[in-house]
Amino acid sequence: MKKQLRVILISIAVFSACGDSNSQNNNPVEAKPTSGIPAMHIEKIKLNQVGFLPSDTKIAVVPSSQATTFLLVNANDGSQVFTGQLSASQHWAPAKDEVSIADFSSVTAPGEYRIKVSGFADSNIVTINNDAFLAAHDAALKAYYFNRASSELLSKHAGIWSRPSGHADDNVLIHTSAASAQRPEGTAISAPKGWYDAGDYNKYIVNSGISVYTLLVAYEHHPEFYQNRDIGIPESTDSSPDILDEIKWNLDWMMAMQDPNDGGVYHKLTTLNFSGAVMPSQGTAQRYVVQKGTAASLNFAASLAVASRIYQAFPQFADVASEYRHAAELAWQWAQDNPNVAYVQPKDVSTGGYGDQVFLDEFSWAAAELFLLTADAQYLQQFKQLNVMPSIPGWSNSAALGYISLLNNGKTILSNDDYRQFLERYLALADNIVNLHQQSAYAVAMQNSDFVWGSNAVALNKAFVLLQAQRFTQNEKYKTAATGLLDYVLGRNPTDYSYLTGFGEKTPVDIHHRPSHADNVVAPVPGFVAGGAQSGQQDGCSYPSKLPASSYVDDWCSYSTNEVTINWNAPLVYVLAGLHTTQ
Ligand code: G3I
Ligand code: 9MR
Repeated sequence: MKKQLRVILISIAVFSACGDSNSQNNNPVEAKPTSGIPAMHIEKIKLNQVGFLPSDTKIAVVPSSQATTFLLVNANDGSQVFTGQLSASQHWAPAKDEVSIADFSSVTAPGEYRIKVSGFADSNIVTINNDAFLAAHDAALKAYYFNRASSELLSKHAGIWSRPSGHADDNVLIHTSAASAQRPEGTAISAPKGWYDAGDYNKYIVNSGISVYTLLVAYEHHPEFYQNRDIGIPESTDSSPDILDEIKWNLDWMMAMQDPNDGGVYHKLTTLNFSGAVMPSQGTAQRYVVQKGTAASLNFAASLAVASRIYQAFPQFADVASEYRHAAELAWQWAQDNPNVAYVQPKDVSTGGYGDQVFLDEFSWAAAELFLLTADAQYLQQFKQLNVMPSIPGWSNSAALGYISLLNNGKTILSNDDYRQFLERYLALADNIVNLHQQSAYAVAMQNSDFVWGSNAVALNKAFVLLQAQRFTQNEKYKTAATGLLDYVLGRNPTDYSYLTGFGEKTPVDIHHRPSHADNVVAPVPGFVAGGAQSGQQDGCSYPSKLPASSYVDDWCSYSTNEVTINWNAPLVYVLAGLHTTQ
């Protein structure tokens, strides 16, 4: 049913585009001229389909052709608003694409426009508006609510995606791999709530750590923006910001993943195998907590330390904030005593691995957060001794996160020398991204090696990194490159998809998300970022291209490009809030 609709929607998109933008051949191709009608290029003009802020850099990518100029016209009456020169054509390796850039940044008047280039179909709508990101932001944040475990979603909050509760998780068994003297195999514990990780229904601490962190700092850096944002969740009527209420849903679960007897943290709460494509309430197989580990314990320590720092400012959360602090310190201690316990997937478990063998980055991150929380100089000492350099964040790479926290919060407690050194290292990372942006034919800081499973989150995490550099230096070059990466995810990419469900003229319909697939509602749950293009094709689906930035298919079968995940949405939430508030 859903698939049929997808085919119809795609056919309409293809028809209106006068061609198939998913074509394996990424070179501009001319359709056979029919008498009297000029030849049209099959490739499309690509741009952010959600919107631009008036002060944004505004760019569209135009496939190479004879054309040298472009027009921006009013979408309603066709009147001409702006004429510009196309840049010289350049090659973009990730899609083997030859393209020019149409830069219409000087147009700042709010409105709806289209770009016209001779020989091409008119572009999708160009929206310029001060509030262009708000609906997308709220939906990207609300996606977490839609992925709540142990909760019924009422129609007054969830609309057509309302559903019964699933996974109470009040009778979770200790798996053999997690057995201890106090909690032998088969002991039942209760660990309800939390967010489903992704398109599957399991809950993984490592991936929760970075997701919670990114959302927490979205709040911390933009408190006024979040003070009165109402995203329509059950807690919206209380006095605390919705984003903190939503994050707390997951923190409540995370807290139950710590063994109170020793402070160690279980890697995941999971069924033995992935469930079928059923609704949450139909996923009734036994759930287990599996193996304690160093990565899980440190992710837990770091993110609970950040949570304690932030929630302690709210009287209603004073008690939980001190519980978070205590839990973070215990988990850190466990990791000190067990510094090298890698997650090893037990033979009878086949769900997501999130196996990480390198813990220096997690130690570094947790040390930074515990220093900021406790002001205990020993933690800073450890951070400095570890000497881990910042890099693009991801579920297995938290090296940058400690730097981000220290540079945002540490100015008054770090020595000038330390602060300067940390900033220098951080800006070296951000400047590399800016260089890539400036050299890119698409004006997008993405290269072949960035197209891994979850490539859209690589783009968004780079934008997240850049917006910090912007905060520290006020240098607009960081924001420009961040905007390019956001534009990439929202449509300025070779597939021509806005990868955010529900937002854009061409957007994923058949995401690898069990509720979206099983709910008999045609539209997918809105506000989720699809993983994005990458050429691994680990799921064996059929793809239109093998090129890194074109290997994507909007099909349930494609869990390697079309799944959604909590850690991929979080940087989108941050970036939309950051760009909106700094315009
Ligand atoms: O680390 C290597 C790197 O050295 C190499 O250059 C690169 C080349 O492709 O591969 C890197 O490993 C990749 C790894 O992610 C780290 O990025 C693997 O190929 C890739 O298969 C692996 O994908 C992970 C995937 O699970 C499969 O394990 C994704 O990062 C991860 O986001 C995804 O997570 C799943 C959960 O397990 C279950 N829930 C859904 C979630 C999203 O699909
Ligand atoms: O649905 C699963 C998805 O959440 C995971 O990211 C993915 C990789 O671990 O695996 C998916 O499950 C597939 C399983 O691995 C193989 N059989 C088909 C399943 C999807 O229908």
